Amino acid sequence: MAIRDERYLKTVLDRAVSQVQITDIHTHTYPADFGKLLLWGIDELLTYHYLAAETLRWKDIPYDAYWAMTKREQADLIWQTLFIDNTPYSESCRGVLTVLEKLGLDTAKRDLESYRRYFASMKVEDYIDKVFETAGVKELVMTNDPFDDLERPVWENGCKLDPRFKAALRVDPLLNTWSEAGKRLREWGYEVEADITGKTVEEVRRFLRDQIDLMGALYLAVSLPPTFRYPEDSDRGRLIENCILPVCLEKGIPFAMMIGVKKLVNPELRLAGDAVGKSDIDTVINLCAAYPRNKFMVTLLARENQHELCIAARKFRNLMIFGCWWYLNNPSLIEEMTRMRLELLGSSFIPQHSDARVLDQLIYKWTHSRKIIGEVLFDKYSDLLATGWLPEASEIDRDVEKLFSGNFWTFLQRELP
Ligand code: RAT
Ligand code: ZN
Repeated sequence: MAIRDERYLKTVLDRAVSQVQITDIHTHTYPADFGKLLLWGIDELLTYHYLAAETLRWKDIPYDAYWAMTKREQADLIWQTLFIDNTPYSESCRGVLTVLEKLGLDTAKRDLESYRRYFASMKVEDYIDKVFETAGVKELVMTNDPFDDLERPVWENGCKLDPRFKAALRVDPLLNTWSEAGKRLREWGYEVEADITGKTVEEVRRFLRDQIDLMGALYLAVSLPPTFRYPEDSDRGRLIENCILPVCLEKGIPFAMMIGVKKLVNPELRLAGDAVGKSDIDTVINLCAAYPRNKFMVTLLARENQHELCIAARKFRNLMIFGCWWYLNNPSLIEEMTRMRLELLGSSFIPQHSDARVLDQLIYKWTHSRKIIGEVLFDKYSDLLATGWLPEASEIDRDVEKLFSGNFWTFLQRELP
């Protein structure tokens, strides 16, 4: 049915955005079979590294003293510091409250012990179902690191995956610390040498193929520093050119590059110690141009890079831009980026991923993002109404489905000439 006024537009759009079933294309959460790697519950929510960084700005305690605490003690400290002694405005604090509220818990009580009792009463399998349902997520993509000693045995023992959890092969150690990664590969029976030539190229390719097949990986992924350049006379450059891209092409899967992280500017903060730097857009352009048959998924961490990334995506159909990554996953920046992307690319991009590390975060990250993306879409359809164009309700459903799920699958399945 044609939409003729803003009131009806709002009804149709609100329904479409609140009901769409999401494919979350980048997370750090796992099914129950992965044991300790699956994080969930209030203490995990509170000790999320985003909140640890915020707490340690207030508390003049040695970093080591914080890391020496038990999880529960850390959660108590974070709750007291960020929620009681201060007001929890920050996006990560607000997120904890959204999760509690969506689960039906009373945030007005500020009763941490009662929240703990709630989670203690849940069976993990039931809780996973509840989170997927509450978040409106139908499937998600994990981050699967074969160099992780907790994770590798799960795959080697032949786990049968919950079909809602899809795999992505993460290759940071291979590309960012080749000399150590090479040693591990040798231990696992791949005959690699320090120099990336001949036999080594073949063996790294074999390793990648084995891992992709073992996991059923949908794509290969890496996070890279702002200084990442292509072309580059380095081990990383040679590995990308001779191993990563040929294997991605052969397997028909994208290479996802997440660029702009300055690792451990404050090592004492551990996982919370990374910062952001501006990346080089020519590097993305050079790769897309040199390898037109390869598919690239790209997200950049610096706000300053977002406009030029949109322009690069206008030039290359083998480039899919995705998400508002990490420090960009805040309402004001999601709004700005989504607006700009719709204006430059129509709906041919993936507006968001959750990056959830704690399963429960799927609830807040998607509640918050759905709202903002819906508001931006409302403005865009309103602008069309003002021209006399009448969008159909079914077209709105179609567009929303593409943004929150379909574009990812279409990009994956696409054959490039
Ligand atoms: O957002 C995060 O939790 C970061 O710590 C990183 O994991 C980042 O998202 C990444 O995938 O490297
Ligand atoms: Zn991530």
